[in-house]
Amino acid sequence: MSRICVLGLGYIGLPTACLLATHGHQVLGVDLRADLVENVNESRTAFREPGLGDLIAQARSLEKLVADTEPEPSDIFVIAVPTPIDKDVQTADLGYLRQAVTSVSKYLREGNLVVLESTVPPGTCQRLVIPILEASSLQCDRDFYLAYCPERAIPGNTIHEMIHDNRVIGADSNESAVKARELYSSFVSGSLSTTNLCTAETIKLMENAYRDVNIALVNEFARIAEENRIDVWEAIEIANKHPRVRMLKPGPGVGGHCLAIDPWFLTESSGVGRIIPMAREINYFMAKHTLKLVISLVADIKNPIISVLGAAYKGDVDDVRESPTLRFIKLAENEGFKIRVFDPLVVKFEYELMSFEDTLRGSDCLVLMTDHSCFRQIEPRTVSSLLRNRNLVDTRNLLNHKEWREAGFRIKVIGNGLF
Ligand code: SAJ
Repeated sequence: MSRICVLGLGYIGLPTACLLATHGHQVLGVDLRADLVENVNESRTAFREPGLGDLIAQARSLEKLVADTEPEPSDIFVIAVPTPIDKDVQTADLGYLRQAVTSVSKYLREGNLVVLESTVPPGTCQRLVIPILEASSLQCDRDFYLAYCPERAIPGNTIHEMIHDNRVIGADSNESAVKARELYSSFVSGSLSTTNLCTAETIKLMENAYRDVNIALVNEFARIAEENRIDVWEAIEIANKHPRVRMLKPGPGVGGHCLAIDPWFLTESSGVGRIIPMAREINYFMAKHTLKLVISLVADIKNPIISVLGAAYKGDVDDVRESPTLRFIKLAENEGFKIRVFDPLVVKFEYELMSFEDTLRGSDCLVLMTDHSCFRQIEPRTVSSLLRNRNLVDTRNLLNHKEWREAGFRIKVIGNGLF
């Protein structure tokens, strides 16, 4: 059993703190935000993640988890603070990280292990983390230990993946690697691969850039399919029967705090980035492409009202960070369209969220942006009576288009040139 401080009580820090607490460790969760600290101390979560509510309740009832705004002397410090992007210059904003490492340095003692989980540009541990920690007069890999162990769990299945998935342990000394392996093997059943710090930092970014590039590829296929009047969804399904082909799904763009950001961390200080920025651009363009499909349906309607279904960046999560919906709405407003938005999971969004009926009443076009499972239940015949015109853009190929067509809808589907 170790005494562990987890800095950052967000999407990764909170579930990590709970898992450590339910696997025998005494955990102090630390966040600058008093509301997040209070949530933990009252066994509440500020965001939706399957299983997290039960896990926090379990950690609290075992009396293994408390939270505060300040760290305390511990055996291990796990840092899981946000590393957003500075959009003006497309580089990582390491302000929160600098702050967290500085506060750890005040409590650092001989024999401690510091683990960084936040996503960072390659070389950040050597360039930024170690110099701040060594200002305490202790030396890395001699007096204290450091590992970079990137979080890789997918929102919507975080708890399961944190326990069962394989992990990367980055460390520049055998002692640091051994200590980090010991920590993660207390709750991870997947394999633990060990490498050096910079390689581990790079692996995390490569994984997300790989996914982003592959989504860009199918988004490009989607636009080619529309031009060639074929259905890319059918083409992908058949192509994926090939033993060495595994294509992803086209859509209205790539959102979330990871894929839309991390690829830039790889290229920010590199002169060789070509495919990576291009993939970002292709995926970014999909919101505009969605708008083009909408325009093709409402071109003859005066002052059209557009009903957007889904604000979250992907299905069955309540997270709107970098959501393609936001980009789509801004572009559609510039076109002069009136926009209404419905999302049954999202609580806070830059635009007003309305009830399902109010979003649809008098509308000229429905635009399904997010693949929430519950949207499959929408009944075209029932909603028809609310609308002024029956038009539908399905950016996720989610709905039963035969039923919608039979209910009198004109339809556009991203990647389907048959409509
Ligand atoms: N998307 C598509 N088509 C697809 C898959 C996804 O358009 O076939 C879109 C989604 O709609 C969404 C975006 O891409 O807008 C990202 O969604 P995602 O489910 O691919 O990934 P995230 O951002 O939720 O989580 C990713 C994961 N990374 C990888 O799978 C390589 C997760 O494992 C990471 O932990 C997470 O980033 C992170 O925190 O870095």
